[in-house]
Parts: sequence; C-alpha cells; structure tokens
Amino acid sequence: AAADERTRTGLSKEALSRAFLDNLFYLQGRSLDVATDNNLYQAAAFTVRDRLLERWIRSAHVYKEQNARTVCYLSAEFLLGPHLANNLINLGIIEAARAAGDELDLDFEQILESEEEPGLGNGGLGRLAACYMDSLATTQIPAIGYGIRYEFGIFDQVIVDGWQVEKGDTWLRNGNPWEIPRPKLAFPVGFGGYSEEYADEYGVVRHRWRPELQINGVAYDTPIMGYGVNNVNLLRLWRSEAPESFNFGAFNVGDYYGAVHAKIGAETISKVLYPNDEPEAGKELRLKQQFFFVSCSLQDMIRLQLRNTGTLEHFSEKFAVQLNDTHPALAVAELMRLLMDEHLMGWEQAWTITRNTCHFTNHTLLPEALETWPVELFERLLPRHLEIIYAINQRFLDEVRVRFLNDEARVARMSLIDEGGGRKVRMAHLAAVGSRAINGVAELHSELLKSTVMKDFNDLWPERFHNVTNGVTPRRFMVVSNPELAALITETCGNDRWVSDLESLRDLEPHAEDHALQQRWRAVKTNAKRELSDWLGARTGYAPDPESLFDVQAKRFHEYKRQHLNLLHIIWLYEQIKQNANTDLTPRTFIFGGKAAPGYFMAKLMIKLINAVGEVINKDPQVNGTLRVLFMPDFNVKNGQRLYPAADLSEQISLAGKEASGTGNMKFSMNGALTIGTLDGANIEIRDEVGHENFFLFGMTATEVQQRQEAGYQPWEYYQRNEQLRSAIDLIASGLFSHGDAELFRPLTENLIHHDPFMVLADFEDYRERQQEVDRAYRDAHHWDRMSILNTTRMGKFSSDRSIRDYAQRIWQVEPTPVEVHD
Ligand code: 26W
Repeated sequence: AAADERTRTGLSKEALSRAFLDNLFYLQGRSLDVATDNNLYQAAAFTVRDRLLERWIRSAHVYKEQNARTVCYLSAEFLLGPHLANNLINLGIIEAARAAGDELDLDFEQILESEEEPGLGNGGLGRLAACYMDSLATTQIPAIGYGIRYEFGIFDQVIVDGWQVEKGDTWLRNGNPWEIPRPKLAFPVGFGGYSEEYADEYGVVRHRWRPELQINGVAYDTPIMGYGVNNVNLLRLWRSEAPESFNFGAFNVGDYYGAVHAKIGAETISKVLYPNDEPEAGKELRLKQQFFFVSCSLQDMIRLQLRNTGTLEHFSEKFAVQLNDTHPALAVAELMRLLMDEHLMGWEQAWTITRNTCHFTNHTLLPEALETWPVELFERLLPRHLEIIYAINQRFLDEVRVRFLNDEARVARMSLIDEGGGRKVRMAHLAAVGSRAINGVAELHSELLKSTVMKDFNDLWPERFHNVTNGVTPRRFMVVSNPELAALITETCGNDRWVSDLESLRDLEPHAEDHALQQRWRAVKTNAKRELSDWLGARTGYAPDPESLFDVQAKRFHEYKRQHLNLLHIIWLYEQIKQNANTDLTPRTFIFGGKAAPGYFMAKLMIKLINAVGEVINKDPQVNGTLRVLFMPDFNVKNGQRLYPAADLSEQISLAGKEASGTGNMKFSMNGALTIGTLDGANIEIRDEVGHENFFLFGMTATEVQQRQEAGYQPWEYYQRNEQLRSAIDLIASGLFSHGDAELFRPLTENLIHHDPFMVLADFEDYRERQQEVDRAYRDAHHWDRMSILNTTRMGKFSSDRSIRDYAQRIWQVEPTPVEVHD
C-alpha cells in the first residue's frame, strides 16, 4: 500500500491522478484549466511511461544476470499503432486510469484519441513485427526489436473526388513521449570507398573497408510492456545523423556548402518510409536504409556481448537474429565483415557464428516482390560487402556442385548473383544461405515456398525449412479495440485468463447454443456497428444502418487481393435491384479501407471505382437503403481498431496461392466476424479451426489455379459465357459510374477481360453463389450468432503468443525469463 502512494510508480487511482497533474504541470507547464488535448495526452503518456521504466530497468537487469539468449527481431518496419491504451491494458491499470480521469472530470476517450500513431510500416509485415514485440514481452522472452526511426511513416490517405491523395505523415510534430533518445549510443555507418588488403602483425592477410563517407546511427528506445507480467522489452530504432567532425573537416578546406549538403544527405537516410509493398527497382536510398539499420543493430549486439563476456566466441549462443523478410538480409554480410575485419576472426569461425545466429522469414511468393540489387550499386555503396558476398557464393556454389554433379543450370539458379541481363544480388538467396532456419508464414505458404521459389534450397537443405503460422495479439485486437466484447467474454468465462491464453476460449464453446448469450453477443456487435456508423457518418456523410450486415474488406490495395471481385458482386447486386424493385436482399453495408502504393496505378483506380460506385448506389432512391458502399479513409492501426469489432463479414478473397498468410483475417474472426474466403494463406487454417460449417468458402485451390494457368487461362470466355458477370463489367465500361466517361475505368475492365492475372472472372460465379448463402444465413439470427461465437472461441491458434512460442521452441531455442518486481 505504501508503494502505491509513490507518484512515479504507484498504480492506484490516487497515485495516477497525482502523477498526471504533476506531469501536466512540470513537463507541459500547464494547469488543468488551460491544458489542450495534446497536453492532457502527453501528461497521461508520461504517467504511464514512468510506470514502465522501473520494470524496464528491472528486466534489463534480470536478463543480464541470467545471461538469457536474446531474440533480435530485425525489421525495416514496425507498425505499432497507438501506445497509450495498450500500455494501460498491459499494465493492468486501465480501470484505475479511467477512474482517475473521471475524478478530474476529463474525457478519457478523447485523451486516447489524441495520440498520433507511429505508422512505421506498410501493412501486414510491419504490423506482424509489432504483434510479435507484444507477444515476446508477454511470453517473457528477452528481445530487442531493431529498426528505423522514420521521421515520416506511411502517408496519410485522404480521398479527394474519389481519388486517393497522399499526405505526409508528421507523426513526431507534437513530440513522442514513448521514446527515450540515447544520443551517446551511436554507431558509425560507412558508405562507398574501397576495400583493401593488408598484412597484420603476424603476416596474416586481412581486409579493411575504407568508406568514403561515414554517418552516425543514434538509438531511440521505446519500452514494450508485456501483458500481466513485469517483463519490458526494448524496441531500438535508429535515426541517421551526420557526425560532427564531418562539418568541420569540410569547413576547414573551405567547402562550407558542401559540408552542409553532406549533412543533409546523412539525415535523409532515416527520413521516410518507402510506401510500397513491393520493391522499386534499384532505389539507392532504400539499400542505404537497409544497410544503415542492419549495421547499427549488429554493432550494438557486438557491443553488448563484449561488455558482458569480453569475447565474441559465444555470440550465437547469446543472440538469435530473426530477419523479417529480405530487407535486413545484409546482416549476413555485415556480421561477417564485423567479425572478420573489425574483430579479426577467421572466415570459418565467423561463418559458423553467422550461420548459427541468423534466421529468415519469407513473407511473399510474388516474384515481383523478391528483392534484388544491381551489382553495380553494391560495388559503389558497399564494396567490401560485395567481396564478402562473392566469397560466400563461391563456397556455397562449390557445395552445390558437389551435391548435384553436372548440374550447372541449378548452380546458376541458386547463385547469390543473378547473371541474366544486368547482374543482380538476390537477397533471398543471401538470407537463405546465411541462416540456420527459413520459414514461411502459413502452412500453404511454407509448402509453396519449398516447392516453388525456394525449391532448390529445399532440395539442398530440407531440414532448414519450417512453418510458423502468423498470429495477432488479442490484447490490442480484442481487449483494447473491443472492450465490450472482452468484458462479455470475461464474464462468461468467469475470469480473464483468455487474454494471455487464447486457447482457453474453447471453454466457452458450450455457451454458443445459449440464447441469452447470443443475444448479448449480438447487442455488443450492434453497439460496435453503431459507433462505427457514427464515426463514418461524421467523415463520409453516410451513417450506415447498424442493423444492416456490415461486410468489410480492409487491407492494402492490390490486384491479387481482388477488391474488384468484391466490387463486381456489389454491382451485380445493384443490377438485381434495378431490374426488380422487389428483389429480396438482406440489407448490407459494404465497407472498404486500405491504401494503395502511390505509384500503383491500377490499385488507385480501384479506389476511385469503389468511391464512384458508392456515389451512384448510395444516392439511388430505388436502392432505398438496401445497399450502401462506403470507403473508410486512411485505414491504419487506429482505424482498424474501429473496424474489426463492427464487422459481420470479413472479405479474404485473394487468389489462392498469392496471400502468404494474411493477418486481418485473424483480427476479424477474433471479433466474431464470419469469413468469406478462398483457400489461401492462413484462411485454410482458420477454416479448419472454426469449423468448415462456420466459414463461407469459394474459389479455386492453389493447385487448380496453377493448372488453369498452365492450360492457358482465357478470361474473355468467362466474360462471354456468364451473363451476370458481363453485365457488371459492361456497366462499369458504360460510364455509369464516371458521369458518362467511358474511358476512365477502361484500363481496369480491359485488363479483366483480356488478361486478368489474378483470375477474378474465373472465381466470380462461385463467389456470387457463396454471397447468396451469406445473405440467407444472416436472416437466421440464432444460427448466425452461434457461428459468430464459435469464430471467436476457436481462434486460440491465431494468438501471436502461439506464434512466438513456436519460434522460441522450434527456431530460436530460447526460454522465458520471468521478471519479478520488488517494492
Ligand atoms: C521491398 C518492399 C517490400 C515491402 C514489404 C516488399 C515486400 C513487402 C512485404 C512482403 C509485404 C507484406 O507485408 N507481406 C505480408 O506479410 C504478412 C505478414 O507475414 C502476411 O500476412 C501477408 O500475407 C503478406 O502479404
């Protein structure tokens, strides 16, 4: 009780409210009566941060004392979402904080609302990294997340005249109370120059890199609090700066402007997140970003190991590095360089350490998304690394030649260098050769990885291949985003164990039949729909009817994700109503959300078409509210949290074999949405868990897709044969949705009819039929509610806690390290 009274650590309502006023006054220079929303938010954030810090210090101490193996999650993206509510939940003080707020007469929700989210990621891959940070701390595994502190994260999306317009994301403009800058914790990172040989004092030939340019990476630390435990892990993001000396050097030779220019150049590296979820060929700055954060992170790990043990001999026992896709694959070459050139280790020892430290996750099979870098660029930017890559390659290809005699075609396919048409470094090959384990992110994806893009590697090293199915954190995506549902579940279970043991939701299954629970379940859903409706109404001018079926597709815009398949179905429904005013349809609200890469023309046209269709349908008196089509602008973590609780139906309709896993599919299902989906990515496993009878399946399988492609797919045959499909496409082409302009959407319709690379037309009929089943199923409320409850209770497998336990046991061989806090 005495401890509770301490202003900076106490968890009681009184301590929180005292701390809040203190922080408002001493850190913001404000009293309550003149405080802005941002002042209040900052004061609340600092109050929570104070409480994280003692646990953080304690965790660092325990981890060091026990010399626990530490996971280093290297990721170019961390899509964190707002911290405040999540930290309150994980600390277990959200009720006390709310009570403190009430007592001070503050609008608690408004304070949470004021937080600007750090959008340091594009989509699935970045959000997965954030879920994994939450679960690493919750499962008590010592971990450091390493990445880049972008000054501008993913752009903000506004919709102007139906088109996506990008706006700079100035997330730091009000300051970031969660990070602690460590100006003294900085590492030099070189670029350019040349590599040279020299003989050391024993006459041993060694190499050193003489970079032309050096910049500094400065650490910014954010504590990551586990749920219901005292473990706090570290997210360390690097910001690029010019070293001070650099100014003066140039100034002395008289080139002041040159020096300023160079300084600006150095700071550019961590300036902005690339907003693409596919690589842009040869973007030099992106390669610089990748090397920059990889080098700082490895130097930091080496510093820690030398500080603790004085030697790097046991480096791989101390650290497990996870490479989140190929973006950090340079770690393989940079670790080799640091060990050999800077710490004077021999090749064999350095290679053994590297190979035992690194692990690689692949997140995509799309051939256009596999990263390669021109050799010429490497030579110019990272000459020593290119040398090391060549040396790795030579040894590797020797191994391939011995293993597969007389198979030079295989050697060429597996080489780290693509020799065809402009030589390129294949980053996935570098990551695979330098890693102890390689994994895909869902069963199907891991199998396809082994049989397609990584087949040769699987032939050579089958024991290195694994599957770890993705997961998402139930803290953020249930407790934080859907408090009413969480409360209902906790009440029905009799405890809240499920929050960190999601499998235990299975205990609720018998209650799925219970009409009383079904009714309360539905009431919670309807409330969430009402909240979303109000929010959308205020922003788009349409407040959809919360009694209608909310059918949601929210994800990045991509042709393979097939938002246009959804749209063709909507247009078909519209035509039904136009042809027969008495068409009996379940009232539906279609909601789309998602960003398109700024240079992805087709994806942007899809957004425009959705808005254009919405404009016609929503205004048409004949539709009479049966159909609504809305676009939620600026889909991000914060807006996602409004969407998942309110969805009745989740659209997971990618072409089979294209979506590596998907994670939105899990977030919807956890919140009681039913899925209409293909046998793609984690959908397959979700369907197996929730029960085939509780999932609306349609479309070709990955095998059928491949067969159809090989047989020669001719979309116009579907167009000609299927009248429903044809009239939907023709309606777009007619200009109805473009004020008579028959040209606007032609690229889209022509592409569908003549190319259709993602087989929208082939899957249309099956999709339409399954949607009719959805329509019927929704009319039977009991049945629907029962299916909805079962979707939630059977999602245990898709908690990221399970994913992290899989990685810990099968890939990293790390154990939990619990942390006690003594007052
Ligand atoms: C080099 C630019 C770039 C950036 C991001 C290329 C590729 C990517 C990622 C592969 C895109 C991505 O987010 N992939 C998604 O990863 C999720 C987490 O594993 C999966 O659930 C999604 O299916 C996959 O598309």
